[in-house]
Amino acid sequence: MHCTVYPCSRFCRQPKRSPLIAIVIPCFNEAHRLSPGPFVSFLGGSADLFFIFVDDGSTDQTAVKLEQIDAQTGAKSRVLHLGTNQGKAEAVRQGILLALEDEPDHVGYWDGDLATPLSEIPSFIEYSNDPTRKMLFGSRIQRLGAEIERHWYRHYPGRVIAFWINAILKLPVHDTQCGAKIIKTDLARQIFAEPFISSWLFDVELFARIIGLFGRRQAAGMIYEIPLQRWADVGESKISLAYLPKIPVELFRIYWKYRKDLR
Ligand SMILES: Nc1nc2c(ncn2[C@@H]2O[C@H](COP(=O)(O)OP(=O)(O)O)[C@@H](O)[C@H]2O)c(=O)[nH]1
Ligand SMILES: [Mg+2]
Repeated sequence: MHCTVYPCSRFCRQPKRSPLIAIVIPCFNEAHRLSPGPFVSFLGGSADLFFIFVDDGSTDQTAVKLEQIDAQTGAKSRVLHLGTNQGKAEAVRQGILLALEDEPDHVGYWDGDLATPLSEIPSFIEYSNDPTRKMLFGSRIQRLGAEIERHWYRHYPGRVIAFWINAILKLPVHDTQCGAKIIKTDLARQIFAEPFISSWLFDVELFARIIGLFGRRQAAGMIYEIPLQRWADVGESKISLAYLPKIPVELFRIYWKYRKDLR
């Protein structure tokens, strides 16, 4: 007999169901994009998943929307309210640290606009069954047979940025920036322990930290890029085009901070 509710009590004697995956959904002023429907129906059909919604000091109706979702998903979700806006990186980190307290098998984060639909999660779970894969992440590779709908004015700058990220990490990674990642708990404990220096490119820092911990060769063997079947831009991004010129500076700051690990 397994517990079907997560998190179960610390003193519960029933063996845990496995794999348990706790996914953080960072939300900042998302009232217009958040809707309970997909979360409620997805969690209803999945006993192994738990969502932690992080309301990052939103000033719109996000908190209300999240409480509605929470009320409809019962014990399979919770909401973490941060008093002030801390940026995506810190909101994700706080959510992951909370998730780790209950010792799931995997933790992860997923953009709340569901640009990566929740229907992609089962393939992540399937890939995560291989214990050598410690970090799995979605990759928006446009190809025949997949539906990857990305505005051209985001796609092309994204490819240039990806080129520079490759050059810094010296790993053949296609898409570090997709907001859908699932990480084995033991690794997550190490790479989320310290705050990030970049609130948008913190994903690059995750890769840099893994390289620093294990070396590039071993890192390459434990990180797994999953070509998504579906992905679509949902509404406007919170990263305005005005942020683009700042990206090289941000990347340089990351390179400089992790330069010893990335040599
Ligand atoms: N916690 C937090 N999340 C944010 C912030 N800005 C954006 N997000 C979340 O990050 C995710 C991706 O944001 P989005 O605007 O869609 O940017 P995209 O990466 O260009 O698609 C969404 O779930 C947002 O709610 C922020 O300041 N704090
Ligand atoms: Mg988005």
